Amino acid sequence: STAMPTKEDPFVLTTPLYYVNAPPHMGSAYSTIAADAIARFQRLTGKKVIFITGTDEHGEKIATAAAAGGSSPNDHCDTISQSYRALWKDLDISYDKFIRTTDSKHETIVEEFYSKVLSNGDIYRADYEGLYCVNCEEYKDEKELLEDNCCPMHLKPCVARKEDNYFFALSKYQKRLEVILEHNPDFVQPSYRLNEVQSWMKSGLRDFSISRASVDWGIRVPNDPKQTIYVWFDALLGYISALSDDQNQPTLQDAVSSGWPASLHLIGKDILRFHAVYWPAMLMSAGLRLPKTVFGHGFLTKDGMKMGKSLGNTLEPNSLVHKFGADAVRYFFLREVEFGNDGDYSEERFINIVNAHLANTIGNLLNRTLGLLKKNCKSTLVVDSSVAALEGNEFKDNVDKLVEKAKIQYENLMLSSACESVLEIGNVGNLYIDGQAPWSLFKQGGASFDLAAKDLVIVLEAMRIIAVALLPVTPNLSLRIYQQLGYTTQQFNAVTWRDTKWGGLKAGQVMAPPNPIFARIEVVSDDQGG
Ligand code: ME8
Repeated sequence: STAMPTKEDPFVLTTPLYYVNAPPHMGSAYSTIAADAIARFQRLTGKKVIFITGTDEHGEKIATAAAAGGSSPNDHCDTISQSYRALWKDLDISYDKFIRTTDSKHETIVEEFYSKVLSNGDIYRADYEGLYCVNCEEYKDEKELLEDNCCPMHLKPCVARKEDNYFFALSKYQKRLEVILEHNPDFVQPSYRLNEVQSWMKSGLRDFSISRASVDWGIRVPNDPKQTIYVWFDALLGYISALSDDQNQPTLQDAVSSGWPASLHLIGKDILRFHAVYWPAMLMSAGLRLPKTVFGHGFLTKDGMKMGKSLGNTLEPNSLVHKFGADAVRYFFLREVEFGNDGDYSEERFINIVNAHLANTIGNLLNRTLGLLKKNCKSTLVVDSSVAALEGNEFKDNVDKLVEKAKIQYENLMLSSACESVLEIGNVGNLYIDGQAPWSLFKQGGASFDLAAKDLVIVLEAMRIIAVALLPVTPNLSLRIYQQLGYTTQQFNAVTWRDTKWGGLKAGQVMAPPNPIFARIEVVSDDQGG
């Protein structure tokens, strides 16, 4: 028998498809930045990546927001969806697909999916009466509500609703889901989120309503145009419809064969139940494969409350990017918040971290090294970096170990730790140069001069490795480092993770004159205005 040639599966990762009830805020940006760092890392390691993001545009909450702004749902969605794309551009988000749930290919695929689940016997009609949170777009259990039936997330009262709806037979999948969670402990990450999911499951899964008679702004239920499909039953399918090739007649099968299943759904913990319970059951019902991993990260908080569009306690990402630049924003949130946990923002902390790490540890090290090289070696490397570190250089060994550590951390979505490992290269680099004191060796001349020149090559090579290893998080900073080291943008764009190996810089290579790669953020005291 002949072995079939195997085509490597692409690495398909997704952000949530954000509601267009309001423009993006720092919480939406946070998930997208994290996804981008993971996408860039996977690409560096040679994977074909399909990075999906987009907007969730149907449902009552969106229709209400459009009406409140005095525009039609369509115009409203166009405007807000565009504001997401504009922010992703400013934040250097390298997404491959942007799906809008109002795209016609998406609507076609949702209808096909609905019909398939219907013909598999998992949809039935019934009356439902319960307490509804419009912001969650979800019926709530009275037990989980606060005083006056307030939703614990949105702090707004839920409203009593009674509807004649179509239901999805979620309860049928209870056993199969339990088995899946038990046998695939990596399916829901971090592990403490898996525990949350398993404990919900214990109280028994209940069928949920997947249509709305009261909502007009949505995809019509096939064969019953008086009802629209529940926004979650619609939106989750965006992860599949995004894969469909716009050129063709969109079909579920085509979309699925273009990369499904997803390798990683990156989401916030608020929507874990939809991704770890509803979605797998929906996929099983339609006979489709399950995503490999659902990772539920924590919340950015303000005064301990989840930052969000509904509470209006948000941090404005556009102004942060304007003020501090994309790299600083990306670096701060990924470094500061242990991925999975909640994290709080303060401007003071932001400025301290970014100045200490990017301007001082990395920027200054490069600057002072290039300064010495210019003064003493006409900005030209005297020896290959591989030769410079030949006879068991302890610093070089340290760099190799830290890079290996960062790689494993990126692979395991430990983004803050990965940043920490890379920054540690900068710290040991600074210690190395302080210890070697090349400025005085240069003055001594002779063999000492050669030793100093060699030390500069070693530090610059470490700098180059930092640029590659931090590229997933700070792509612009990395480019600027490469340019300072005498590379073209084209050479930088061809970088892969293999370039974290020692030996890139060569004798004779001419460095640019020192020019700060990251401007320190100066704090303007509030008192000065009076
Ligand atoms: O839930 N901290 O859209 P959404 C961290 N349309 N992340 C936050 C955050 C915060 N304070 N606030 C929001 C929806 N997020 C649905 C998704 S998917 C098929 C449909 C991030 O605009 C986090 O990822 O409310 C959260 O899960 C998501 O934005 C919610 O975005």
